[in-house]
Amino acid sequence: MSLSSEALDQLLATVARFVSERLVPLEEQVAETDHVPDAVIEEMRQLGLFGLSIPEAYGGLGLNMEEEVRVAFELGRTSPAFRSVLGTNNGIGSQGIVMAGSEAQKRHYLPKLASGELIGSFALTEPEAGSDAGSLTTRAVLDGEHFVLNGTKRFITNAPEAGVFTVFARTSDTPGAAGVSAFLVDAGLAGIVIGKNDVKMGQRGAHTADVSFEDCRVPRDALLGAPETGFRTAMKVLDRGRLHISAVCVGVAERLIGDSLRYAMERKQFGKPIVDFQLIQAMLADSQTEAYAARCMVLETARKRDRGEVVSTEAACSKYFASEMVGRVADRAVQIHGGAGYIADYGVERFYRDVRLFRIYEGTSQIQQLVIAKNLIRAAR
Ligand code: COS
Repeated sequence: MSLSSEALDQLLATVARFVSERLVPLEEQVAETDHVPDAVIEEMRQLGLFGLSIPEAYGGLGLNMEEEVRVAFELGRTSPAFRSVLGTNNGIGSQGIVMAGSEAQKRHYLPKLASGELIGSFALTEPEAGSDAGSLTTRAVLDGEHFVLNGTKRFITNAPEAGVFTVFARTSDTPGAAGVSAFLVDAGLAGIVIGKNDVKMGQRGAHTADVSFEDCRVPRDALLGAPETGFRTAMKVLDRGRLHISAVCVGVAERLIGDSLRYAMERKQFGKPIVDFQLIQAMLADSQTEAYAARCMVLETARKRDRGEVVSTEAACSKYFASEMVGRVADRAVQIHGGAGYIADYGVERFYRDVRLFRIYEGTSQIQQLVIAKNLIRAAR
């Protein structure tokens, strides 16, 4: 489903106002306390932000991909920690259910994920299986009407808050990706241990932790999709997630360009605002050009996906370019701010640390390069 252009404009304006009036003023507090206030989360729920990508039939807003990335551009214009609170419910924590869930699973989980009553989390990565996700060793062994799960997952976003995990586990001795199945595991089950929150470089307020399964008995009907199709589900979910993350990178870049421009117009050196110096202008122009290129890539990929095309390559191109781009834009933002960019008061140094994650999670830049090249070569053969 897609919204009328008036409804979309209204949604974008509402999100933009929420970001600038409610979230931006709280950025420093959230970074200091490592906590997004409950009242803000409640407002996000009221705005429907947990269910952007969940079909209307299950209580979400049912946005198409183009609409979703346009909302993500707006959400990107503040600390990424805020987006992370609702990111998994719109992406990796719900889309496996949307794509591969049974009707009963959809009815059970999606309305609660859409309302934000339940937080969804995606448990793929393991201590010894990061980029090589197909080598994961968590096992699920059928025992009567239950699967028994054993293994440890690492760096799991929103694990401390999660109500349901999409867990990828090996159900056969077939090596590699082919032996992996997906499960919907309720966080309250016995045998699940959530580690302490990871201490991270940035994005304070967004939480990750280890999740261990110790003889955790999961009902047989928690299997998501057909047995041993879990890896493919994970890849499809990540194709989509990578595009959403690319859109967030664009939003952050645009925010940083705005902040840099404003600072350069106020800051005077050699008797005039530094924005009048061409070396500053060059940095602004490079950042604007790259952010615009990423915006175009994201929108074009989203539109292709909405037309039903497979966009694995384009999503990887977008994630690769946009996440590297925002790193360069943040670096230039620090440079334009000079000494002020290196101290905490202006927030630019915080963004510089926050954006570093974009080149790593949901597939590193190097994994995006491999996906792009692999698809090119496959098409050529
Ligand atoms: N959509 C649908 N199916 C896909 C797919 C996609 N985008 N990508 C791969 N598959 C399928 C393949 O077609 C293959 O199935 P068949 O054997 O039936 O053909 C299967 O999945 C295995 O694919 P492949 O052989 O490419 O798997 P590899 O083990 O070589 O791994 C990479 C591929 C490296 C791309 C994958 O492991 C990956 O994305 N790693 C990064 C993981 C990641 O992003 N982690 C972040 C954690 S979540 S925040």
